[in-house]
Amino acid sequence: MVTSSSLKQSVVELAASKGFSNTVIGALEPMTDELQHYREWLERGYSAGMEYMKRSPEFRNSPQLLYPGSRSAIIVSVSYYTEKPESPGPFYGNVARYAVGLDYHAVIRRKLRELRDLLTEQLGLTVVGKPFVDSVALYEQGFSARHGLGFAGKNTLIIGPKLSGSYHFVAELFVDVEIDADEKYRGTCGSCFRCGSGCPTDAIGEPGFVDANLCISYLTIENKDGIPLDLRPKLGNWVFGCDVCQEVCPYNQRPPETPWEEFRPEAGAGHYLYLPDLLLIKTDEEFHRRFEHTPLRRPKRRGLIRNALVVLGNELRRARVEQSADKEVILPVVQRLEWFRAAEEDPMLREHTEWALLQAEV
Ligand code: B12
Ligand code: SF4
Ligand code: SF4
Repeated sequence: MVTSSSLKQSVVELAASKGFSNTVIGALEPMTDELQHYREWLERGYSAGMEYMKRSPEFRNSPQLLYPGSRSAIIVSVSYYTEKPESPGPFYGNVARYAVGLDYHAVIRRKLRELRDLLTEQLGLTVVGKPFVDSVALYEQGFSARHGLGFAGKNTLIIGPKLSGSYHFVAELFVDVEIDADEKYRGTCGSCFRCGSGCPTDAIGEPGFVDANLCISYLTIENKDGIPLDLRPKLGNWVFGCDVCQEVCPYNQRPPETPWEEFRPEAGAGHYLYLPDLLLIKTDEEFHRRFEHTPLRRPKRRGLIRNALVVLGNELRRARVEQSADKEVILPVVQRLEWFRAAEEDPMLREHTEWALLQAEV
């Protein structure tokens, strides 16, 4: 006879055979405490321009409503970590680790479909609804922390048990049988607050609250407008996303490498982008050809070039202040920016170009 605990063990083993590093079971019940925290985050205005985050907070915190007919959720994590090499040189933009390979939505959904077939063939489980990853419909952070996938660090990310750190994605499959749910995992940050003090923009003013208005990840990926003047220098060389609050975290000292080729830098855009060349991308079509199948397509040509202009400005200022690059290195970049300013029609991008050029002078 298949007991609930042996079923759970088999689910965990099958998920591990597909490369998922940690698997827990979630109960489909309303997340009342999480909803309260979520509402507070919204009320403080921390969701910035992400209007979709404001719609139906109750629904996001009600996993039982997501797929009628489901009775449990299999919650999995998979590492996306790959070692970051030194920057190749000046005028290269830094890409957050989660984005160096192929688009994780498509990759994880495919792997979850493979896991679904194994669960059906070997355990007779029926998966209800679609494989789920990073969609706004579910508050995945609250759900996975509630059931012990890891604990929520002060940077709000889920930190896995056994020092596996936070460089992993979270995803779910909903099934038609009730499996014993996992309890909260009682990890803690202790008195550490390195993420808060290390954050370049002070976006984690208080443990457990990230203000997206200030977060470089938001500013460079989700934000559709210009980057506020006072925050531009603080972006440093992050052209897409930001990992600082993970890099400083003691739980991320020895993160496990990703088990999947798809998340390696060779599969996608890689760890660094040479920024002057991004300015040569003239149309959305060209942009899509270059970044199709990678997370970098999210901000579109306009967003990624806006980020590149800010980082180029920062690099020019750094080169000037530190006198770290000679004129032969700086001049072609300034010329590329001047050419771009003359050729580009978008007022927001032209303004960012003016700003970048100014950084070489002031
Ligand atoms: C919107 C969003 C963002 C926004 C807002 C981030 C945020 N912290 O809210 C922006 C664009 C800034 C962002 C950035 C990033 N994101 Co994001 N994002 C999401 C998304 C879609 C929703 C998050 C959400 O609901 N936020 C609402 C707030 C209220 O939730 P929260 O603050 O995270 O809640 C936690 C804590 O507040 C804490 N908490 C709860 N109550 C209390 C009470 C107290 C007193 C305290 C101290 C704490 C506490 O527990 C909660 C659960 O963990 C999720 C996917 C999903 N569907 O859930 C991915 C997700 C959170 N993002 C992810 C990733 C990888 C990132 C980045 C690392 C990407 C990057 N390198 O640039 C950064 C990290 C920045 C950071 N420190 O958060 C992963 C995180 C995986 C993990 N290990 O945790 C997720 C889960 C996507 C996925 N499926 O894998 N993201
Ligand atoms: S992702 Fe970067 S900007 Fe955002 S909270 Fe973390 S350290 Fe701060
Ligand atoms: S840096 Fe420190 S406070 Fe921040 S998440 Fe890691 S352990 Fe927690």
